[in-house]
Amino acid sequence: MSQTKRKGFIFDLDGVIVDTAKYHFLAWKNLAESLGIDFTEAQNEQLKGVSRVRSLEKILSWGNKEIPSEEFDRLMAKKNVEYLLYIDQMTKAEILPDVERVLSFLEEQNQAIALGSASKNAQMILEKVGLYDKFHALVDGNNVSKAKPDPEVFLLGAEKLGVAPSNCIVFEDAIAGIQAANAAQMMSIGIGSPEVLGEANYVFNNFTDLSNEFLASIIAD
Ligand code: B16
Ligand code: MG
Repeated sequence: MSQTKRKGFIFDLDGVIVDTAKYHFLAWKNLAESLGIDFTEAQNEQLKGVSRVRSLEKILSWGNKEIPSEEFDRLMAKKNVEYLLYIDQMTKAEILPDVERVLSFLEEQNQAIALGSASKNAQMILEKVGLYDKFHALVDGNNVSKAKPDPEVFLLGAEKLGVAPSNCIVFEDAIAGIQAANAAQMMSIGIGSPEVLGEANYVFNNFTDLSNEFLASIIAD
């Protein structure tokens, strides 16, 4: 009897499963403007996949501002309070196209599924959109000490799934995430623009362009 091979599929959250970048943008923009710093959508692009601490450091450096550490902590907390107001309104309708089809296919094929995100709010977001129970393991900003492109987040995901890194596949929208997957010796699949994600093993514009046949070929490999 042939047995389905069990691979580990690790999903990034923001930009892969849901588009929370627009909510990060609104909250960071309000905070930056309250400090007299301009904040553009192009700058927001540079914060994708970047931790909350590093994001504020970058915004302050763009505005040439230095602040005491207590103020830094207060601003991070303030940004998160506003961000959570948007997250609280999220529903299933915000799941990106064909994410549910891909998750269901992998589930039918008995594959191991994990989340590997920089966000400390990852669990809440998955619960809000009703996908939390689709994941066998969750690694987020609360579990790791080194940010992408360090491979820690994905290596921990593989460990939690009980799958060797060489048998794991990572879906990522940020170049730092692709570099993290490559450093972990995993297959990297970019979701987004080939110009940005050229270092990935494969790139698809979105999950609609990624077929079940392609997933089956990875599983059988
Ligand atoms: P939080 P990902 C990342 O999520 C976002 O892309 C990034 O913009 C954000 O700063 C980071 O999470 C931390 O988020 O403030 O919720 O802890 O793409 O790694 O899923
Ligand atoms: Mg992302």
